[in-house]
Amino acid sequence: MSSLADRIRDRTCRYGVLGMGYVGLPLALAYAQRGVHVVGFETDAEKVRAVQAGESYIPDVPAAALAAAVASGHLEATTDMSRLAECDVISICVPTPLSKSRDPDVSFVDAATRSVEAALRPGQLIMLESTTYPGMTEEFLLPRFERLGFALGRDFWLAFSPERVDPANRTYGIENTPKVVGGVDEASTRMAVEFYRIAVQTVHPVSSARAAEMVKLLENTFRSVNIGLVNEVALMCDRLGLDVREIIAAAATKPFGYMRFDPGPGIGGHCIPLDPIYLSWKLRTLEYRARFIELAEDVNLAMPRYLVERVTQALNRLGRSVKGSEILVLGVAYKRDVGDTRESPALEVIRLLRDRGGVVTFADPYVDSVWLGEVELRARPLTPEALARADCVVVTTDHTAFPWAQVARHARLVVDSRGAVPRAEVRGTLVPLSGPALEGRPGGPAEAPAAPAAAGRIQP
Ligand code: SAJ
Repeated sequence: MSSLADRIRDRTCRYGVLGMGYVGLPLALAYAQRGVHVVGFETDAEKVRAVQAGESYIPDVPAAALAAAVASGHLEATTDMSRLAECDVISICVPTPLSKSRDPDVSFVDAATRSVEAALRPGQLIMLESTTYPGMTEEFLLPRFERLGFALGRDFWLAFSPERVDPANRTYGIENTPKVVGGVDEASTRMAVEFYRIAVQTVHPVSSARAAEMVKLLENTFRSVNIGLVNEVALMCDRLGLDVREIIAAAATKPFGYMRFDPGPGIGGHCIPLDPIYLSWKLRTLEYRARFIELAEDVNLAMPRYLVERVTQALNRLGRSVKGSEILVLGVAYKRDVGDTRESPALEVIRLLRDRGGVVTFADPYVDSVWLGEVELRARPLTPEALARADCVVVTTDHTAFPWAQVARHARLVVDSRGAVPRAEVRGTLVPLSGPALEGRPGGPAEAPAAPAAAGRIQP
């Protein structure tokens, strides 16, 4: 019987992917396309049916490629977790959300670990890919396997490798996104590196699973903190009477030592709002306060309310209140060109506007409806009439597909948290995220604001 290392080397290993979501399905497909036999494990029977039928439910996974992998016999899916025993290598790719009290919710990893435990047998490599706090692989998974009498490095190998799947990213996919890998021991690191080298061009080993867990958290904490910084700069610019987008665009001309982030209505998605909290939570158990993470969270979470204040003031200037006003929100997805509304700040903006008595509708080409508690709001078509009828249009997601020039020409009042509306086309009133409003010319394109006088240059 060849060893696990041999089976990885000659690609005869059987690979189990536990969790066939936006991380697991692309991963499973990448290995199936390289001739590895892959079994996808799901608790959702509908996902299993779809995979078996070659129907893709992940936009980044082409149905044709999925169908071909299934037809080739290299990819199958099942809800039967006992079949994990067939697999030599297992990746756990399940959600790691936050609980209602904003603490790590490890229930999905716990359930997946129980399935692996029940099927554990000598000769398996187990890898956790779900983003989690430093120490989880070693402190939560390892003891569960050892207490069954299995020995690390003899019977099983255990590693962590952060997922770096970026939905809708046309440039980077599984194969060309470098993979960081850290084993609970050195042999596990080596085994996991060899396995990932089958499908990934660049594999970067680190000294431990804990290090690999921390790498991912640094990556996404870096984003959360820098987004928090530019959001606070927006709040500063508002008090200084400056347009934050002008300031950021100018700063971004610096070709070194600066990385552009843009302010907005807050942060959404299943990564950036959550991952840093896994780190600050863990550090609190070590009696350390992760102040940057907490401050960024405070600023980012305050942005929806700040935006609603801008809407309120804009309506007040027109002698109206939010109460009774028709407000059209453009975009409920958490970022442009995706249909994911998880943690979307737009939902909080809508909730706050409704709480103030606003009559709120939304348009989003990627989202049919959203639930606000017990209330379902269905997307409305974005038409010139809808734009003209709204007392206020609020831009929360800058989808490429939105007709921005049309928005500029037909909206009487637009509060734009994303800098998406072309100023030269504005006919009504444009209120940016910070700084003075722009009054368009009703009869035609607004005068583009004069270029700010360059410091020191005497106007003719
Ligand atoms: N956001 C801003 N300003 C910015 C950038 C983002 O307000 O300058 C907001 C977005 O609108 C969104 C939230 O932050 O609401 C998160 O945006 P994101 O661009 O970070 O997108 P995500 O959540 O899809 O993050 C993923 C992450 N990928 C993984 O964790 C594997 C992240 O590490 C990637 O850097 C990011 O995609 C990416 O670059 O697209």
